[in-house]
Amino acid sequence: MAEKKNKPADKKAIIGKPGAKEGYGADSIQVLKGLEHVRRRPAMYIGDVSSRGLHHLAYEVVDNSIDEALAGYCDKISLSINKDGSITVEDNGRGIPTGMHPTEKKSALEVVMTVLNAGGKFDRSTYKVSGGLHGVGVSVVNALSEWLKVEVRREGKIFVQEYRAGDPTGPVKEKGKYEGKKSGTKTTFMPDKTIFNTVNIKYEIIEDRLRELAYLNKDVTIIIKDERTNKEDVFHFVGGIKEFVRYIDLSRKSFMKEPIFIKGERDNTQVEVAFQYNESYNENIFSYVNDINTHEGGTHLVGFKTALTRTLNNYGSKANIIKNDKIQLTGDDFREGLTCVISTKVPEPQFEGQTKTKLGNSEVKSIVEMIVGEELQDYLEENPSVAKKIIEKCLRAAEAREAARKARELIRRKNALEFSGLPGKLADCSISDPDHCEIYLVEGDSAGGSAKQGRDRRFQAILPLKGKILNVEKARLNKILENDEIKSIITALGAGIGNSDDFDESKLRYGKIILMCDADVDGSHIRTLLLTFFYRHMKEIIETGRLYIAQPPLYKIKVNKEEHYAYDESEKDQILKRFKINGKGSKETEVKVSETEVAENGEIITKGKGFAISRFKGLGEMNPEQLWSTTMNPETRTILRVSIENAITADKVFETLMGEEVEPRRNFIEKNAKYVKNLDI
Ligand code: 0RA
Repeated sequence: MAEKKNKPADKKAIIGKPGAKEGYGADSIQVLKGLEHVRRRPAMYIGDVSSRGLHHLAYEVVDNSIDEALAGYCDKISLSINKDGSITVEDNGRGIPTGMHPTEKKSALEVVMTVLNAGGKFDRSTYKVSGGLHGVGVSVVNALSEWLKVEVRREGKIFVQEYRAGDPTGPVKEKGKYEGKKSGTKTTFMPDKTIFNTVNIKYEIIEDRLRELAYLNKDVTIIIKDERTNKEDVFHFVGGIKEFVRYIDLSRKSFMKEPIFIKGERDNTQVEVAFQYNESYNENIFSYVNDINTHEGGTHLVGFKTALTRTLNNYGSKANIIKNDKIQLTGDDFREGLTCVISTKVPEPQFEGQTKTKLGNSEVKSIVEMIVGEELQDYLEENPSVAKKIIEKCLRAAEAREAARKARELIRRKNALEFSGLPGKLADCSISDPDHCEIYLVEGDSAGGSAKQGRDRRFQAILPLKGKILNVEKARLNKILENDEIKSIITALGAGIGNSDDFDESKLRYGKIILMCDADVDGSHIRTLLLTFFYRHMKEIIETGRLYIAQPPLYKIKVNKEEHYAYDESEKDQILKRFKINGKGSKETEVKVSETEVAENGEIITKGKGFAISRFKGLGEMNPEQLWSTTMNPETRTILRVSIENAITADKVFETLMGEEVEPRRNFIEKNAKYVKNLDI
């Protein structure tokens, strides 16, 4: 779930750039129209031109078919990743209209494919998959494709049109007729490699989104096929989001036979909620509006939480399970161990927040609150034994929360006693503006020592961590807060802990938090433990893009006294090749693994004639200067930004790798052994 730090925009926009001769007059401002602008500033439309933006193209095309399904005219969508790397999306909807567009004087199909936002002008359905990053329109996909071909089956005829970089290569042509009722739209596109950093479509990434869409739209069958590997999956879940909750909790135990399912509609707003309690301590709510994952929540989520707290509290008191003289239960207590999917369909969604994934429509709160409140109360009254178990679980959570509060208080008080309030082993930086500061969480005291000496102390802070931090997946907050390493992370960062109430991002003391671990098995375990901690207890840090993974080099290649560093195998091979080609004279640099010896500091050295390759086993093997120049110097280092590509998958990875159940973990590792390089990031 890490991705390369975004490169600066690779192409300079020329809007507003004065022409050489004309000077700075207003008429020299070059206004780019439509798709040309998309090609010049792709990030404005699809977020970025990394792997994420690339996969976004495929989502966009699929979303258009989903819109057709939401309108009630399509129940089958298939996507294939073709041998040449192009992608085909086919649906059995009504087909994009092909008749003459009244104002544009072109085929409506051409308008949809070449005019920005034209798709939205056709009101196909009350609900649209639009908002957030989605909904930019299929013309954006066209603009960012080397070529694209669309085939429409409509009114008995097959229509086709092709494009290059968004421009039609000719008019819409009629290719023949088809029999029966099989109307639909088929789009094939080749992402433009001059625009994207990578054009390698990953099956697993597409698969996650398509599975999610199939759970959210239970009547639609979605097929994904990879022609490069012949891998194929068919998703059709008659149980809808109820089945989705089961899938999310596959490796967690629940005392409930099946999730609670609630459904209702009011003022054209549809609400579906499914949830169950499991034996973990995590709150796991996934909320959607028109099939878009609302990572930042919003009014629908608030409505659900309010109804849950109130209804359980009322029932618990009435049934005399919650006794008044005992501790007061809070909202958090009713969500410990809760896995929930909320899917709402909203006619005119307003998306807000940093990533435009927070629902703003105020009316939705009361609609969700009312529907969930009424239905949940009925459920509890009809299922008293399950109700009792739920409330008792919430009471246990409240007791633990009280203990956690005391532990947290203790950290606060202890800090107040110490002079600076900061952990003793933190080497802080001298600048205090968080936007310009970063902190390295470093595995081990010896690497920590090198990092302290090698850093730029003005803006880089170092916190060495001893041994393994606690596995937070298996512990409640009060236990977590007893752990020394975790305590020092929390106090060094300065923003508290928790995902909503107790975490205050504005107090964060550093703009970047960089995990620096060894490139071995232990290192990757520690990294996973740290990632789990941040994911479960400081998710905001990941969501706002502040968590990074340092990339120390794997090899040092010394050629004629010059040192070169390689960060992976292929880079090593490239460096070796380069010196063979450039020659530096003779055959001297030819690669032959001729001798291996172990140096004093434990480096494994492979020597040829005139060169030496050493493999770094750990950070501790690098001296401070090496660590600075290879891993910490912002001018030359590479750091990976941790992002949550798919929250469901991230949750599954952490639960499977770090949770209680052994069997799912074994299956996961066996299944993913071949991707093991990507496992922990
Ligand atoms: C505009 C109007 C109509 C359908 C569509 C667009 C349409 C777009 C896409 C994109 C992918 N698959 C699609 N299927 C349909 C409705 C036209 C009518 O009333 O028949």
